[in-house]
Amino acid sequence: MASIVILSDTHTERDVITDIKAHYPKSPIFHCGDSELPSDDPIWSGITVVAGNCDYDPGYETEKVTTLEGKKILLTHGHLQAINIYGLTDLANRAEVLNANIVFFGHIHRPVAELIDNRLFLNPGSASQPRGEIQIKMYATLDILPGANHTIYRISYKDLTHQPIPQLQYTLEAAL
Ligand SMILES: [Mn+2]
Repeated sequence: MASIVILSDTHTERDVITDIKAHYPKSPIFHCGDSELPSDDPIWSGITVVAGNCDYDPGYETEKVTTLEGKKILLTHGHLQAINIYGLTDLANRAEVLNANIVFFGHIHRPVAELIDNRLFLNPGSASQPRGEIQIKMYATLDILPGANHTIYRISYKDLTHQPIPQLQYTLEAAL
């Protein structure tokens, strides 16, 4: 199947979402919140999206669970698990409760790609307001390669011209 596309924290920059949608017409697309767009904006057609702390429209949900390639994916912004304070601890607890294999989250505007207890935690960074060491507006793509007793996750961060960011390419192997 086509790569999964994950973006977050676009903070009113609607054109970025339009451009990514156009670039990946066959991909499942996830937005981890803080779009600051109306929940009934037609741009959300074909995109799975949740509320961030800057989204006040009650039409958004705070969590969504989806299954792709046999993997249960939790989409949430991360502010409700206070990831700025606790890191991934509370978010990992939430993933365990929901029995999710993969968590897509945003909020911190920084890329994260790591395994905790064989669960993938992926933050695509921010496509409008990057923070931290890598000051590049970015999003991420994910390929899931299931095996008999392990799963390979290929994560590629890309800039807004859709070029891979060399220092942000990962291959992670989960023992499930
Ligand atoms: Mn934000």
